[in-house]
Amino acid sequence: TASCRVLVTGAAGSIGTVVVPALVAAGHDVVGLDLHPAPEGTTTRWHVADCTDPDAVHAAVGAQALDAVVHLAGYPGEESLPGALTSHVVTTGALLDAMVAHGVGRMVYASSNHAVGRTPRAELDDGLDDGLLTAHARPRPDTFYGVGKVAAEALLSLYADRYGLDVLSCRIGSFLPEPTTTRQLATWLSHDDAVRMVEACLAAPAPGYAVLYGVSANTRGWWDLEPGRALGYAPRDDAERFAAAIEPRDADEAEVGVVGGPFAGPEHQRPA
Ligand code: 15L
Repeated sequence: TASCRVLVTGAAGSIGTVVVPALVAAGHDVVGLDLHPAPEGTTTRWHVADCTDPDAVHAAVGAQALDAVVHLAGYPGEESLPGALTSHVVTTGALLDAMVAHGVGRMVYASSNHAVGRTPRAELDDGLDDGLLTAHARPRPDTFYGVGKVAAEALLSLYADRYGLDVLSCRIGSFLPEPTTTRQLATWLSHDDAVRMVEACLAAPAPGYAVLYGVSANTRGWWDLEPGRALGYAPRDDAERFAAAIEPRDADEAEVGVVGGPFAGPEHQRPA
């Protein structure tokens, strides 16, 4: 694929530390951005900045010519409603405004399965769409975290329409070195497939606004991989090879009954 000049936010985070070196190795011109300094051994340029700070984001985005922003920054668990909106929506807005100001045409966004996490799996079994969750699923968050992701996707859609940006919302499943629970046999996104997904999103010609599921080609998957495949994301890993090593847990039945698994459970409920 052609080389891209790309800014990766959350570059020191769990996905960033995997994706940044892989994009560099693939020949892309990568700039990291994070609240934290660059991890030891980082060879890319790096901005220490808070994505909730529009001035800092404007300066970082404008510091070099860019083709795309890969927005991975954000708190990955449940928090307060204002916290979730800040972490996912305010950061995305600051980046989008900076992209418009500096003429950067594409964002690859780390959305989440939790944007549709309250979808009961039984509703996928109605004979339509092969029982798979499609990219047109009703926004159905399971947490304030999921509300933040839904709202960020809406903001991305607005900016795609208003300014003609190319935007890819990747609803990521469980990004882990290996699946460790029964649910993750369906939701796993391997490290290598995550890199394939981001590279495909950078290379897809003129996607406009697109939603895809960021999961591997799991035998037990309940996600429609076609929207991703149409954009060039061809996952190669399958969680099934870990199935025999995974111990059943009491929580499994509840976790596989709803798309978001543990996030949809009562322990994540709190007042707004
Ligand atoms: C996510 O979006 C979360 O950030 C992560 O903590 C996991 O819960 C993951 O989804 C998952 O659903 O396994």
